[in-house]
Formats: sequence, C-alpha cells, structure tokens
Amino acid sequence: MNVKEYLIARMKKGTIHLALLDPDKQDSSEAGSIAKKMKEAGADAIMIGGSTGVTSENLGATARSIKEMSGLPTIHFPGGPTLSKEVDSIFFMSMVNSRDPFWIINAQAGASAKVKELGIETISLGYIIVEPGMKVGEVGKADAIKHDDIGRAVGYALACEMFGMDLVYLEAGSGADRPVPPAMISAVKKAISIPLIVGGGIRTPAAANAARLAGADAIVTGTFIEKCSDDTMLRSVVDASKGRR
Ligand code: 1GP
Repeated sequence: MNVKEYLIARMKKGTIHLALLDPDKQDSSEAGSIAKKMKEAGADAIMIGGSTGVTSENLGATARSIKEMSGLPTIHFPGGPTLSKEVDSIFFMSMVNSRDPFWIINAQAGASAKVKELGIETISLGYIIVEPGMKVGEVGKADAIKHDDIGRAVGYALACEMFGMDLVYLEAGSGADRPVPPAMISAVKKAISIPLIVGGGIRTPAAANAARLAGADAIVTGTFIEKCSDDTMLRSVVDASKGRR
C-alpha cells in the first residue's frame, strides 16, 4: 500500500491527524522523538516541511529519523524546490489561489522531472489559502479567501476536484490566530467528493473538534506540536481531531 492508499483507507474510517514538523526547527533525532510521541498520541502520518532553511540534507535526515523512531509514513510538504528521496511521498501541490503563476504551476514544472527521477510517490493536492494566510500566503502571493466568501472557497475546491487532484487543503497559514471557519469547511466538504485537509491555527481540542465536526477528513497541526510540552494536551488535540475521548 502506498502513502496515498494508506491515507485514503484511514480517512474512510474517520478524520485523521497529520503532524507537521519543520526540519529547520530541530535536529533530526529530536524530530524522530517528536514523531514517536505523536504516533503514541494517535497521529496517522508526519508531514515534513517549512518555508525557510529546508535543505535536502536536513529533509532527508529528518525523514529517516521519523521513519526509524515512529514507523509512521512521511509526506514532504514542500515550501520550495528542495527534494529528498528519503521521504516516502510528496504533496505535489498547486497554490490555486496564488496571484503568481510560479506557485500555481511553474515551480512544479521545474521540479517534476527530478521528482520522477528520484521515484518519489506524488499525491496531488489543491492548496487553497484562507485569510489570514500568514507567511505562506505572503510568500505565495495568495489572494487569500475571506472568511465570509464561502462560495469562492467552494469554487476553488471544486475546480481542484475537476482537475483530477487527489486532495484539497484549506490552509489558514501556520500560526494563524483564526483557523478556517467551520462553515467554510462544511460547505466545501458538501461540494466535493475528494478528501479535505484543514490546517493553520488549530491548537486546542475545541478547534480540532469543530474542524472534524464540520467535515475535515484530515487535520494538520504544526506550531502547536513544536510549542506544547504537555503530552496530555497533545493527546487531547489528536483525540479531538479523530473524534476519540
Ligand atoms: C501549516 O496548516 C499547517 O501549513 C499547520 O499550521 O502551524 O498553525 O498548526 P499550524
């Protein structure tokens, strides 16, 4: 079973939790320890990515350590052209509401031959930036979707499905003070039949629960994992993401 099949099989049973680790924020053995802790808390896979300081060396070492210490599948969540064959798979993603064609298709066109040469499993993903969008929205020159512009979010998500993408990701941006609103998640979920990932600013059980109840198939947490030293709280957010008590 490849990573896409693994994710889809798990999402058919309920909402899954994806932990995001930035290879530039800790050394590889620390990343492996965090991944082990997240596996014990119930995380289903580890996304690896960051907007700055990612090299093929730290990306590869982080992926190796995560796999050795947690056994969880790894997914590269790229912020640029850096690649590593040590990662099991890559979200081959288009920031569909960028104003800059570089982030919609040109970066991907520049990387596709290398991805193929390295033999990395690709999971195609429509990446939709919702306000506030944070650093990724700024760097990607996103025309971020306003919270009350639900029709626009639905339009982009449906377009991603019609383009044949595997997944849609509604992203409020790492460290966002407001996550994607449940009403938007729910409207997008009703409109599409491919799985829906939601992330950005989710750091409490209540926020994770709200995203799951609104219809998220996968919930991503990044900042919260880096900052939280309370294992019980970590587990509570994962449990709320997955609807467990
Ligand atoms: C960022 O959606 C992810 O791409 C995670 O966001 O760091 O706010 O959890 P946080």
